[in-house]
Amino acid sequence: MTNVALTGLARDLAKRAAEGKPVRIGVIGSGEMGTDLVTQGMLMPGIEVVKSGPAIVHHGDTMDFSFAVRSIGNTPLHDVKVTDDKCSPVSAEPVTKAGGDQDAVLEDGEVWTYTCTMKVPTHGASEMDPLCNIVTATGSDEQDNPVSDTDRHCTDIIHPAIQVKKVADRATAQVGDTIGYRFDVTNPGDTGLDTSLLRHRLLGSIDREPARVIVCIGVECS
Ligand SMILES: [Ca+2]
Repeated sequence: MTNVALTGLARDLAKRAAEGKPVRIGVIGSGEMGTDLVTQGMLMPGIEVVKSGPAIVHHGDTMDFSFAVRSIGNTPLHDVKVTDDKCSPVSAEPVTKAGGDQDAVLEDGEVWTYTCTMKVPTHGASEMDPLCNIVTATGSDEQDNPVSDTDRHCTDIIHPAIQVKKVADRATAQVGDTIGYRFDVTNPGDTGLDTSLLRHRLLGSIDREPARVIVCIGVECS
């Protein structure tokens, strides 16, 4: 690599590099006219994982997560593994390998995608909502130095609900009287509801009621 003996700062930088200590780039020149130039660069391994998953789910739904992993350093990575603190098992191997040579080494320009599937846990008073989980990707560089990265994804668990209360405008009536009804519709859930068909469905339910309900006693006429 070199035809000069490293001295002074160059020697110190080389020593730091040999010990695995941070040396971003050392450029050392010696000799007349700068004809002998030694460039010492050290490995700067890095890994990045980006997690994707559903934004909104219901209890009982299935959540599909994907984890895109790439090298962000200047050295290939091997023995890449992905785990998740809530979802298990994550695929042991990438389900897709984009870019590069498709071999077992994660190199610059390559993106490996892992997946995991889990059911939304059953509802509970102390449930985590939104449900947040953390993925961890690990690997090793050419010198077997470990690298890791994490990413967090949160999914909102929604609990849609609707409540309707039917209220008659009188408590008693005689045969032939007309009874007016009011329908109080509320949303006790934690997510908005599409009410565009609400009126239609309420009227539909009224239409299906037999005529006998015209006369009834008490508020709960049905
Ligand atoms: Ca590769």
